[in-house]
Amino acid sequence: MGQLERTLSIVKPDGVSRGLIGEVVGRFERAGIRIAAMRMLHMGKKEAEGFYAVHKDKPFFRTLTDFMSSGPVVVMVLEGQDVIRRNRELMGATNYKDAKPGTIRADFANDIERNVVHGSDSPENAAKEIAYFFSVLDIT
Ligand code: IDP
Ligand code: MG
Repeated sequence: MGQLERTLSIVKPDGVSRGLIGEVVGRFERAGIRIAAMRMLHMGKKEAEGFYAVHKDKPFFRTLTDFMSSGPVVVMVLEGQDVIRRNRELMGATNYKDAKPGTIRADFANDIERNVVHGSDSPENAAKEIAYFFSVLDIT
């Protein structure tokens, strides 16, 4: 049995505007992952830049932070055994062209940047990213 973990998931602006919130949340629930916190919000450019600070030197930083601040997102704390890795499995590879069939990105993304979901990639980043959006009292 893996570690009981928490991770941050985001339904990105493309996922929200395309009506995919329920689809994404349903996949987590059907996988037995518990939603420990959930909120809709609309990041400004500065908030998106802060969230993706790790990518500040990448060529796609500007377009990525424009995209992430272009509309509302749904941020969630997911909880479960080994949930950081399991969420990444459900999401599929960053580039939808490389994502395994049946993953969220393979099923719904058509663009490497507008790829429907975010998921933390390590325990350290999960802790940082959860704290970026949620206080301890928000997490059930
Ligand atoms: P991840 O979301 O699978 O963890 P990261 O490498 O952390 O992927 O990149 C963060 C986000 O930046 C991606 O989800 C995607 O929206 C965007 N992105 C990553 N690589 C590219 C690229 O080569 N071109 C445009 N956007 C990219
Ligand atoms: Mg990442």
